[in-house]
Amino acid sequence: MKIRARPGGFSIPRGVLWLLLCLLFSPVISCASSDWSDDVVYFVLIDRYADGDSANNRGVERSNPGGFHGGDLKGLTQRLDDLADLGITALWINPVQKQIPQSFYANAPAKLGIPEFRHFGFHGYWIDDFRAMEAHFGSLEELKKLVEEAHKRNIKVLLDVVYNHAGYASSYESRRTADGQGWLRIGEGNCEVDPVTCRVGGLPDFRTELPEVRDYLLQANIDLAKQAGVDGFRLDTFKHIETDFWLEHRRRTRAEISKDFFLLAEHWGGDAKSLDPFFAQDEVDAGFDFSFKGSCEAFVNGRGRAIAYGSYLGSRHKVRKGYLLAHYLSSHDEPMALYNLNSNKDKFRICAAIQMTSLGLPVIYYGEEVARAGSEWPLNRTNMPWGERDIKPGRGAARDETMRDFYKVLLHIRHDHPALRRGDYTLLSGPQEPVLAYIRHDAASNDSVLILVNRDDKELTADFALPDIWSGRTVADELNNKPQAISAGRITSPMAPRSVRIFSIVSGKAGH
Ligand SMILES: [Ca+2]
Ligand SMILES: [Ca+2]
Repeated sequence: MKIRARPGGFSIPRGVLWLLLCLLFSPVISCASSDWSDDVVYFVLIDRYADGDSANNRGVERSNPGGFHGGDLKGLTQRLDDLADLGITALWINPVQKQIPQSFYANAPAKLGIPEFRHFGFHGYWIDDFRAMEAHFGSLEELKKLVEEAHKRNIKVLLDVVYNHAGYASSYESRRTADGQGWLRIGEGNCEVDPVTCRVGGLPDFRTELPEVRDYLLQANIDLAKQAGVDGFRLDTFKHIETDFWLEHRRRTRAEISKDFFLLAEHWGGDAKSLDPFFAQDEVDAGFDFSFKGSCEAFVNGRGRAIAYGSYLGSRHKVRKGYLLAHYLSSHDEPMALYNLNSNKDKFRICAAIQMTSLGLPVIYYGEEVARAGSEWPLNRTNMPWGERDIKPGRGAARDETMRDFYKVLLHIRHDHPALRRGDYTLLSGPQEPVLAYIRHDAASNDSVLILVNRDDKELTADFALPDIWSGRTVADELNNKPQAISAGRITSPMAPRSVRIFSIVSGKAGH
């Protein structure tokens, strides 16, 4: 993802050479680009997606919101054509190593109205053995198969890895010593005072500063990455490990896996500003932008001025050159966006359209694209809905195919327009405040896209002055296919209530 100089005297552009190699050897090598700025990521909790092998369903409890539901790597591999069809170019999967076998009683927020339940490590973050695969998810061979099949479809695979902690009461407790000099810290710590030495969620904290611990964890994940052939890591609980660890991690993943091995940090609360120190030291390639979800939910709910929200979108462009912000609407740690928007699909579509027309690495949380019913933890981790299709565990659960069609169009537009992926950002100012209008422009390809958003529940006409490049041009209406003339340096466009319009320049001067 860093911009690299082309080797001197090399007459064939690297991209062309790679394409030729790719066409010749596509079953053997990954054709995916190492630059992630063009990608759209799809995040899957393996257990909740698709059950491809009932033989690994030991102890499955589909009625338990905290139990294993039977999804596995084999089932996910069988669904890759769906993801390629949607326009997904990278898959993020939860950690795959062996989980603690036991469960713990847990209580959901009272408003969800679900009884106390037993919580197992179905999500992959409670590791019992970093050197073994979790049997419910499948074998190492099945992980390799997933990666191979994904690469054939030009889909990269991002593996979630944990370095900060073990699962509760894991096999690593034998490495704890009473004097606190073993592998695990003693005492609770305080995350407000020292995030590095505290117990996140009460989980046992590894003493990652010890060379023995550091080497064990690094070697285990590096070996797994090399064996499986994954393209990068999503780094869990990033802020809870010291900088020295991450600098060594960067050096070793580049040296031992690949110089292009991609690293995405989960630095809780991160945004363009707070992630910059980590980009400045090149610890990672990207970090999650925790500000995006809540900002969009507030905007479509009518909070604040549209122009203030537009300024916020512009501020996301302050990210250091060569590094990426990953932006999402929902995650396994936060309430689903559609739930937060009181199931208002028009508002949700607006946020999806802004997500796909914004700078960064968009992340779709599995099932969002079919309006998966989900709410707050633990019900933000419900099964992927498959409707009438005979796929467990979400067989029979309702899915909205029109929402998927909308996402598919949005992803197609994003893939079609370099301006949306890497272009600069201009906020347009106009007299009708409920409307947000911005232009993304990529100078290298001379590609320009205009986005108009009416968050109001009334129909209105957007009327904005446009930059000179748009004057007298023929434009495409990307979402609606309705012709639209741009003349005299303005756009005057009818807008349905709570709607988005996306225009792009398709040709030279009109009439030429
Ligand atoms: Ca299974
Ligand atoms: Ca720690």
